[in-house]
Amino acid sequence: MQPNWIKQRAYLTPNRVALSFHDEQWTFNELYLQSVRLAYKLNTLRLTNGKRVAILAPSTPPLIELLYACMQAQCEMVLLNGRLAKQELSYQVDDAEVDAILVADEELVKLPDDDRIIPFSKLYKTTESEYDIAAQWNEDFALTIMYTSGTTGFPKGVCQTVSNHSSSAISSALNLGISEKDTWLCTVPIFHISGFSIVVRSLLYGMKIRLYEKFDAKKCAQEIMEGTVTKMSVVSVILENILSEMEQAGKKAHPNFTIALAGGGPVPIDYLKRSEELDLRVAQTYGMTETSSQTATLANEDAMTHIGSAGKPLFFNEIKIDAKDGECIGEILIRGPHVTPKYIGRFKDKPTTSNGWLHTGDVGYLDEQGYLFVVDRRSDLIISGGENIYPAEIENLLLGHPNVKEAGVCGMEHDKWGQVPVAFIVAKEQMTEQEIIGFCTQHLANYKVPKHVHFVRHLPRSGSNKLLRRKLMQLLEE
Ligand code: S0N
Ligand code: AMP
Ligand code: MG
Ligand code: MG
Ligand code: MG
Repeated sequence: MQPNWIKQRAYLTPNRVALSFHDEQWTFNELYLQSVRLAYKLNTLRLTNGKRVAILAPSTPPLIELLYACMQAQCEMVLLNGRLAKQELSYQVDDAEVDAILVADEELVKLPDDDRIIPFSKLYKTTESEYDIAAQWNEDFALTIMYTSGTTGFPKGVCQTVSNHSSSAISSALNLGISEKDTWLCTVPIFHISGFSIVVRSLLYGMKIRLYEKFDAKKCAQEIMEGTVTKMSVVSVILENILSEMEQAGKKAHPNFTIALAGGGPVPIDYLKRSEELDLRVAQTYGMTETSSQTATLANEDAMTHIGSAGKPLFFNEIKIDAKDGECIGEILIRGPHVTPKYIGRFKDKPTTSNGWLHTGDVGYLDEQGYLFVVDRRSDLIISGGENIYPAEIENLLLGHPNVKEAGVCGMEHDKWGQVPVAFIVAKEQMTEQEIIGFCTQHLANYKVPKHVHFVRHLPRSGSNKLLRRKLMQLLEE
């Protein structure tokens, strides 16, 4: 068992600032009291003790309060990605068989009609029914569920338990260090583990979150240069935008600022060198939804000597490379208390580990000193600005178009987003790129819509007729 984090934190350091947003701030006690009231409202709606709720809301203080409330009420929270299209969101709430969908009023338009929807305004108007809020939490309780796409094209709901999250936060602190002066800038989405893990660290460390609803490079750079924040989580494109702002301002990072945790994909070495010039310390990390964030992180003192590495596994975690005899590069396997114990929905019977090890599908190696280098991503995964795109998901959709005979999707290097998806189509009858893009825009998140569509006569296939995605780009040379 673990103490109820919200209650425990409000008991230990009630008057510390928990959250800052624009020019307002909230202490842990204020958030605690507000979340108790919301938990009583959830109780009136019979949303307590293991009920499953989906949440769709922007990164603003009402979301933080609701996350606290759902945790106190012991609801399993399915965090929905607000960039997804209606049918993608429907898939997730149906697959997760949620009991309710709690939606910020301004985001209602993003969802199709569903009897389970409860707008925040309705939740706030609900009467409060007092009840005994659990003082202790079961370590195996699935605090959050996040969907991550898969090779089959069907996203998998990943359970992240109380102990997954707490062991991740503790490992992170052992690696990055904590100070009571810490303020973690959160501009990554809270529906991803990159963002939610900041909420967990805040509760466990008693640390302030500086929250942004939307990424604003100028303001983030300013906070770093003025030392009003000490840590932040970034993906490459966010880091690059901040570096450009700082270069333009001609100012270095304030000494208060200790680390930018950079993950969700590879970070170009050039960005790391530019960061060094600006005294902006960056810790490259390798993490994923299935591991409730970081598995390995490069300690800052190794940043320049092991440039390009994602570091060593954190204290409680292990990494093993599954390589063929005589080779050192192979699939990255992970073991540790942060690894998800189960999927839900259509993948509920699929084990997450084999002999205790999570098979990531990513390819890498450990050098002689045990530093991890990730050299290739799991099966054709495209990462655009930190958002994952599986080619199969787009191909499945394209194959549903009456005029598409065959479809293949792969990633193309892109200056801003790192990579973007490109589609190759064998059409039944002549059609235009715009028709395909329009069709995709209707059914997919914008970042998944192919940036280019190429009509071709055939797709590269293996002897067993399997699509060879890595050869798609070569069609352009023919
Ligand atoms: C980069 C971000 C901030 C860009 O969003 P922005 O600037 O707010 O865009 P919008 O104004 O909403 O839209 C403008 C146009 O841009 C398109 N667009 C937006 N995002 C993307 C994108 N990613 N790819 C392609 N296009 C995009 C919009 O569609 C719009 O286009 P039009 O005008 O045509 O409609 C934003 O994308 C962002 O926040 N990205 C980061 C996401 C993220 O956090 N990913 C990490 C996921 N992985 C994990 O969580 C596991 C790893 C992990 O835990 C971790 C990761 C990082 C750091 C630390 C950790 C850790 O271990 O703790
Ligand atoms: P997600 O599904 O959003 O949790 O994405 C996790 C995936 O991002 C991993 O399986 C990797 O493919 C990729 N990734 C995360 N960190 C790194 C890194 N440091 N270098 C390369 N790829 C990474
Ligand atoms: Mg969008
Ligand atoms: Mg993802
Ligand atoms: Mg769309």
